[in-house]
Amino acid sequence: MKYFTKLFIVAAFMGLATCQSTDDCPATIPRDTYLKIFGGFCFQFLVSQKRTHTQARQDCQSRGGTLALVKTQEIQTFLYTALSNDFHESYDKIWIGLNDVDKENEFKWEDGAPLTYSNWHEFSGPNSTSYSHALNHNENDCVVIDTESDGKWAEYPCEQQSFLLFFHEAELHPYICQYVASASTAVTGGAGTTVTVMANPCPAFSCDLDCGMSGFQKDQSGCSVCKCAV
Ligand SMILES: [Ca+2]
Repeated sequence: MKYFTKLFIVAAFMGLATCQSTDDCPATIPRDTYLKIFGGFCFQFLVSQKRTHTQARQDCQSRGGTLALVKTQEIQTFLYTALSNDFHESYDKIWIGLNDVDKENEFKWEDGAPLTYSNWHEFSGPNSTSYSHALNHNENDCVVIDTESDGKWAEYPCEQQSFLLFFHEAELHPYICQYVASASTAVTGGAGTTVTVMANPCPAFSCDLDCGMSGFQKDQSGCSVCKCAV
């Protein structure tokens, strides 16, 4: 009996995954080819505009999202496949919501979650022993998916390249925002059982404050409010 219960739950979630569409994404996000849904999240591929990591993060937060949180191999594969196959702009490195700004070599996702799954390039990440990593890791605190290296992750300065003596070039890259899909979909399974996913309770968010890397405060529901986090 337990086996069939588990089988139903799996079938229900498979059904849920196939039922979701970009209709379930926040209403403020444009419905176009750059908006895709996967695993209960909406991903907005902002591949034709370049920002510093801080600017990119704030742009995603201004719409109630975060930079992409690539916490599983499945999400990594989905994002890299979309970047490789669906978009053909001239870019190579894409900001994601991972950094070690607070403590060197202790990478955290933008929502505060610790790093478990990772996809580091051999020259990047907390365990890299490369010379270039050792030289620059203190100032390379923000992470990109590098499409020129099979989607491996690499560390870059969040704001600018300061290792060049005479040039201070801004570190500008495209980015991917992530939002929770508010599932309006209910899945009905055997024995009349219905699985319903709660809708995203956060209202549309807009804020002109510049909070830097600390980001915005959250209210009791986990929604962003227009105050800087301490
Ligand atoms: Ca670092």
